[in-house]
Amino acid sequence: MDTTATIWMPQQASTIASEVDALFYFVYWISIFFLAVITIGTIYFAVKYRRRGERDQLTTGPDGNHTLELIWSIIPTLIVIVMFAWGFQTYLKMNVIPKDALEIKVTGYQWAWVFDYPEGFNTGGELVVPKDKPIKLLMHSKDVLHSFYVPAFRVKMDVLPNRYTSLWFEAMYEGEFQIFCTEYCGKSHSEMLGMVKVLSQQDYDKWVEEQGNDSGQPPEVKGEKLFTSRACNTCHSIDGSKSVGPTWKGTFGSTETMASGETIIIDENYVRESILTPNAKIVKGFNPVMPTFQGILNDKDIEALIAYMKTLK
Ligand code: HEC
Ligand SMILES: [Cu+2]
Repeated sequence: MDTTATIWMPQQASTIASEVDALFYFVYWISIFFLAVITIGTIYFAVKYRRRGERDQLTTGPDGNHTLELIWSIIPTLIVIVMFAWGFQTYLKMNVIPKDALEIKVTGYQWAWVFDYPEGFNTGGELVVPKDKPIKLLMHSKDVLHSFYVPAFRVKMDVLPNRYTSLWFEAMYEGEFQIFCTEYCGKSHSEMLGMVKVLSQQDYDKWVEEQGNDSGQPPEVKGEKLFTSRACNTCHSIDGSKSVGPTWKGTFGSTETMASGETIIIDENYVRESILTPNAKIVKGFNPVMPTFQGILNDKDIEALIAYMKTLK
């Protein structure tokens, strides 16, 4: 099977992709066909029956033609019925989630994707899945509307606050496939990217085992990774510049004024509180737009982020 990308479509990398494409091309070529017939017909008749001179007489047109009327009613109706029946069948396949699917929770927020695995750990921006296994994504948003899209898999679904949506796919090849957010969601919407990494079942099992054991990685190194994988960097700079949120450069240990007028010293407790209940204290001059990372970052992660923050003098 040819699975390379075409000028119209990316590589077909999931079990549903070829079906989605077949349906798409069916609708596409029928539309092209009728567009051509109508355009060419219009031009042909416009030229053929153009007014040539003063003495041209209007002829009386036909009153009706039952055969023609039947043809142009019945043929399009049949085509539309085929489109519906075919589309409905594919729709069902895409929406009825296989019972043996591996369920992974997806959290979208400004501006990142986090993936929660049944084993109790999570990853940021990287969805690792085994090949040839149905994967169910149970998705929700912490803030605004997002939309989860993997072009190579031909799956896309809105991600909403306060409500779960889901989709499923089965990857056919090992490799990396781009994830996009396709619902405009603010300043860094275009950076709300991710990758699906498809591994063999064996490599996947090994990968799962490796998660959660930090194997002696220094906390500030882990913190630096979390800072980008959990997209803190989309709102916080490390070079002193102001972004959506305050910079992290030289922040730890400094004194800061809150919107309430109170001044505080930035210590471990304040950073922890800022991560878990960001709206408890709002920094003066900023909007309360930081999502809570409760349920996404555990104690170890928060300690690592604090360690990293301390290195940014
Ligand atoms: C959508 C943008 C956004 C993201 C993403 C974000 N923050 Fe924030 N953050 C803010 C804003 C805005 C403030 C200031 C307002 C407030 O205090 O809530 C802030 C404040 C903070 C503060 C207090 C800083 C200070 O100078 O007082 C800390 C600590 C912090 N964020 C940590 C994090 C961490 C850790 C992450 C990633 C896990 C993160 N933030 C992700 C927007 C964001
Ligand atoms: Cu988004």
